[in-house]
Amino acid sequence: MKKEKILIMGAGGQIGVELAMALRKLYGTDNVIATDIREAHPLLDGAGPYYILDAMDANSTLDIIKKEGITQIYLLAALLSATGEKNPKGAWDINMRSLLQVLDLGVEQKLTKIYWPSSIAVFGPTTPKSQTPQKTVVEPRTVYGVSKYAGELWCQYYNQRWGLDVRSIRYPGLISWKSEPGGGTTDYAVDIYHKALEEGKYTCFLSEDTYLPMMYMDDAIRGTIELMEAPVEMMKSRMAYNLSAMSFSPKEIAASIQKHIPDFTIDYAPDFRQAIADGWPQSIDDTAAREDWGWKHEYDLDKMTADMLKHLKEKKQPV
Ligand code: AKB
Repeated sequence: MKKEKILIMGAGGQIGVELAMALRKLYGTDNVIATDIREAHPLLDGAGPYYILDAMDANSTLDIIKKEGITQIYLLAALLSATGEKNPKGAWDINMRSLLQVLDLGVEQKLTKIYWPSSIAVFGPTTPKSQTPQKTVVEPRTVYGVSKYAGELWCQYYNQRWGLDVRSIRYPGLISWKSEPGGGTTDYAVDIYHKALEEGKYTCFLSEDTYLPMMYMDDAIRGTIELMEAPVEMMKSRMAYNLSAMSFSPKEIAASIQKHIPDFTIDYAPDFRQAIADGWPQSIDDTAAREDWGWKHEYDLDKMTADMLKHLKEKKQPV
C-alpha cells in the first residue's frame, strides 16, 4: 500500500464521495481523511476518518494537517456555475479563499501534492466551440468560470515560484449514480435518469439541441487518480488539463434512455442556465492529456446510460 496521508476537503460533494472511496481502496481507509462543512454523506458515514471542516477555515485545516500527518490535499469544496450566478461574491470568496489558503499550507507544510479541480467553465462565448483546444481564447462569463481560470493561474504561479506540485483537470459535466450533483448547469444529465425511472418523464432546463461536453464519474475518478499518480516529468502543463469523453444534447440523452424505457418523454423549459450553457464549448480537444500522461476515456453515452439505469434501479428498489 502507498505511503501517503490524504486530506479531502469537500468530500461530501459529487466528486468527493467517489474520490474518497477510490482513494481509500488505493491508500488504505485510515490514510484518507474525508472532510466537509456538512455531516458525512451516507456513503462515507462510519466508513473511515471524517471531520466537519469549513474549507475557508485555515487554522482548523492546519490543525488536521498536523494531527493526521497529511502529505497531500484534494481541495474539492466550491460553488458551481448555477449557484455561483445567484451569489457571485460568495462564489468568488469560497472558491478563491479556500484555494489560496491550501496553496499556502502546501508550501509551508511541504506537502507532496495538491489536487484542485478546474472546469470547462473557464471557456466563454469567444472560445472556439468545437474541439476546444488546451490553449485558446479564455474569457469566462460566469463567476465560477472566472474563479476557475484565476485559480488555474494561481496553481501555475505556486508551481513556478515555490515548486509546489499542484495538478488539475478541466472537468466537463459529470454524471454519477452514487453521489448527487449540486448547483451546476450540467446537473440535468443526472436528474434525467432519476426522473426517467421515477416518473417516466422529464422537463429539461436546457433546450433540446444544447450540446455540452460530459463524462461518466468512473472515468473522471480514474482520470483524476491517474493524473495524480503520473510521474512529475509528465506534467508538461501546470494549467489544468482539458479532459474529454463524450458530448451530447438533452435530445440525445433522452433517445439513449428511450432504448431502455421506450415510453420515456422529455419536454423543455429553458431557464437562466441556458445562457451559461450557451457560453460553454460543445466538445473538447484533450490531446495534451492523452499525450502527456496517457488519459483515455472508457464510457460513451449508451454505455453510460446502461450503467446508470442498472445501478439507479437497484438503488431505488433494493432486492
Ligand atoms: C457545472 O455545471 O457548473 C459543473 C461544471 C461543468 O464545472 N458541472
